[in-house]
Amino acid sequence: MSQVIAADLVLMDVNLATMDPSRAGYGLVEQAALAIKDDKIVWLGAQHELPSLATETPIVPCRGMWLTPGLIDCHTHLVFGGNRADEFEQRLQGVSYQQIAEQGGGIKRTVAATREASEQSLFELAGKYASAMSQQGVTCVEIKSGYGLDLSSEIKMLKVARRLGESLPLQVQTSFLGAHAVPAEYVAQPDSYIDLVCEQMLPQIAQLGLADAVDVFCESIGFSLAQTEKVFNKAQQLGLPVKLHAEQLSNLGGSALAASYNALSVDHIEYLDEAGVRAIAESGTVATLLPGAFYFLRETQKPPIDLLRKYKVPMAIATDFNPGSSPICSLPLMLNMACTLFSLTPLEALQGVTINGAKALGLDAERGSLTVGKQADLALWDISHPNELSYQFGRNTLQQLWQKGKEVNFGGVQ
Ligand code: DI6
Ligand code: FE
Repeated sequence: MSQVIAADLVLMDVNLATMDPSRAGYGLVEQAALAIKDDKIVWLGAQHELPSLATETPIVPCRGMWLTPGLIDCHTHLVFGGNRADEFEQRLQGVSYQQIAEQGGGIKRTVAATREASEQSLFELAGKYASAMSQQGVTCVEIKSGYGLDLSSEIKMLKVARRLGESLPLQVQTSFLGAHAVPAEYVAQPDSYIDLVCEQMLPQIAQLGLADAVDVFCESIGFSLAQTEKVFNKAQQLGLPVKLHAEQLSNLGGSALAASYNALSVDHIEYLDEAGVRAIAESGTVATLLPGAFYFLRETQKPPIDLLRKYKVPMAIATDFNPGSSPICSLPLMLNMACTLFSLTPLEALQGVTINGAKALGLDAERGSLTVGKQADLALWDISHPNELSYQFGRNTLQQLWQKGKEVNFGGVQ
């Protein structure tokens, strides 16, 4: 073959689950090779069709293992102070999540601990969780604020998230979730708190470039539709995309509202009805499913998977990692839970943490599949078929990880 490709690295003897939507299913390419130049994928295909390589191009022999896109966790609350293991013990004795919140625990407690913590101590704690994610194949994570609930503490959280992205081999996308809960000092006037979010917090955070998107917890124990709309209007004015915690504990119609603002995603959605599914299908909004929170709160109402399939709504899967409702930072475990708890197929589950996770962050043009021109975020797994990623858990099958074309060095993952 006369064609020669210039590559920095070529993976050989590898099987690809490209997750490329222009191919069917997993987008399998077996006995393949994949070439990287700088931070991009420059060639992939059957190995026998690989063009000539410049001499001395480094080769990674993959011994028939499987390569997927780096995993994407599109919904986390990874930066927070303290933990709530004692509340877990209370819940085991029959006290409900809501009762704990009413007694001053829950989100409020994490807010107090987060306000008190220094930026450095938050960074160190979050760094442990983020590293654990990356050791399990994650190359891109969304991190929300929402445990500060005042301007300086929200800024502190978002700065920590940005620093994680600069210091770890992880793409970090931030979401401003000032409207996560009403802080203690505003309990009597939640609308004044929303005014503060819209008039002061959001504009300053946007100006500092600390938020890639804006999120709200729209729920009977969170914020109403009208309050959500105020925040969305401000976000729109500032040119920031929106997403929503919606229909987690009841059906308020948050998803349809989010769809009317072309939301990137609606998240949780256990109580979403057919009209809501139709609305998000029309707006191209991703449905983000969070089986960890469903499991950890022992919920019983499942998201409307059949309707989401019927209307061809892309489904993403994420950890919702947070200290109260989902203290689980394993995205591979979510693949299994999405299948066992929500009856997704292993293919749908893997789409949920690759191409659809990317879509939920507005990043699908550059991430989420093994496609020429996309970023070389690659995870190599010691498995014999990609359906095994949803099947077993407990043994870390990740063999090697590349982010932006560079191998991630864990010093210990095996
Ligand atoms: N929904 C959740 O599941 C988390 N936040 C939200 O809006 C819970 C956060 C916590 O309990 O700390
Ligand atoms: Fe959440």
